[in-house]
Amino acid sequence: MNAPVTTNNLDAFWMPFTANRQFKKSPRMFVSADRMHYTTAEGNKVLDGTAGLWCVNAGHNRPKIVEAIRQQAGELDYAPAFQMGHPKAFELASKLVQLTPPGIDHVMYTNSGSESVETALKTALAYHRVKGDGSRFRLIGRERGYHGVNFGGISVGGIVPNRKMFGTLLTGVDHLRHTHDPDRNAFTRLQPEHGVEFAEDLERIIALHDASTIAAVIVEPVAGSTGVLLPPKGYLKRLREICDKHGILLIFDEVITGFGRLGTPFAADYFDVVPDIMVTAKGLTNGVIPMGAVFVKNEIHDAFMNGPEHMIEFFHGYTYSGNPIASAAGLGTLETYQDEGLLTRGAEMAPYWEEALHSLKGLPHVIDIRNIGLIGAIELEPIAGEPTRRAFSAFLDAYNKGLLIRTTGDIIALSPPLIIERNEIDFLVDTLSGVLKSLN
Ligand code: PXG
Repeated sequence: MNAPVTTNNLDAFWMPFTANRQFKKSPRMFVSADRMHYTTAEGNKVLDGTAGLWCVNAGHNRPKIVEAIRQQAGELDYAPAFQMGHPKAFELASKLVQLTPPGIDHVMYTNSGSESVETALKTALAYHRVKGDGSRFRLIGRERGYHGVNFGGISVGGIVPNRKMFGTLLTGVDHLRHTHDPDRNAFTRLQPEHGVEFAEDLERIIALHDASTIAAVIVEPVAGSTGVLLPPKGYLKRLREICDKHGILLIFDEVITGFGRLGTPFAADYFDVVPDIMVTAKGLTNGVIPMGAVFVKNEIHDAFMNGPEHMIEFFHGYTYSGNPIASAAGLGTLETYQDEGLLTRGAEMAPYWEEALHSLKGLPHVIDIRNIGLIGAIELEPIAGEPTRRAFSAFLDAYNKGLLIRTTGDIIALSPPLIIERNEIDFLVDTLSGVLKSLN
């Protein structure tokens, strides 16, 4: 029997990555948002400590983005993505590639981070093949990596609950070890001192499979979803060197780190390591309209531009690739970032953010604090036999005190909109301090 349709029936919607039964007993509903704050259904203000899900980098309800979407919807609502074009998709692409490192001047659109990952992996495989190097079919990810929820992404990803239910996944995948080493690196500010040697794990994998079978390595420059793991000093440069030595493509998944999160446009800028392919989404449209983008080095793009000109060069794309309204939202977002210097504002705020977060050291259950740009993580000692319970209690308590945080395992992750002011950082940290002091 169908459930009755009522405005307060919460049963029909099976919510993503949510404790559905807990939520539906005690719902947390946002009804509006402006700049740094949400308003709940009960009329309470909640500070957005996570930029939505790491995506609302310019804060909420930004006029240029709202207006761009409104206007575009009334002008050209949709245009076919295949064999047809519309101006805004090209305008956005041209502006985007001005932000990327030199030599990365081409971009493909998707509708999410997960699709961007699939696009990047497929591009890497196809690139080797069009070059006549089709024996390079293996993809290398990393333990604890998050690359979305589609089959390619969970195959190269390394988050166990996201993979274990779904059968054999892609074949020909292997994983680097993760870089988390709290014994040596706990409470380090910015990049850990120890662990450059973890990059040598790639040489082990290459020795096992032979370089001639490996297409690409994909990593998050800073691993986000798994609980904010920073690359040890020198680690990413070493991965780059090893990939270069063996003709393997290096893919950076910048879905979280892209668009100013570290105080630079991309993590590639922050770490001064240029990948061959960059995967993005989230901040591209400020999270307002779903859109992702995959940036590729010119030699990758150019390798496909062969054969008869009437032929499709790459058999890949989506109905909504470069959708007009998403493109307009992207342009409004870039304008907002540029007007307000948001792609580098994180660098100005980072020292204050770092001090504030590390002031929580010594509070009950806190076993590590990590930070970079406008990202932070507070790792809690799990309750024995009840992993995730302590952090989830912190999440609920913070929400009741007017602060939105994210938790993953027993780690609190923070990534506020890049417009955050000092007094808002103070509120965030004072609230968290109260939450931590009253935790079981
Ligand atoms: N790659 C990375 C590095 C991500 O962080 C994706 C791909 C997938 O993006 P989509 O748009 O398909 O969700 C992500 C997404 C969290 C959290 O709080 C992180 C993500 C999504 C939702 C929550 O850790 N990352």
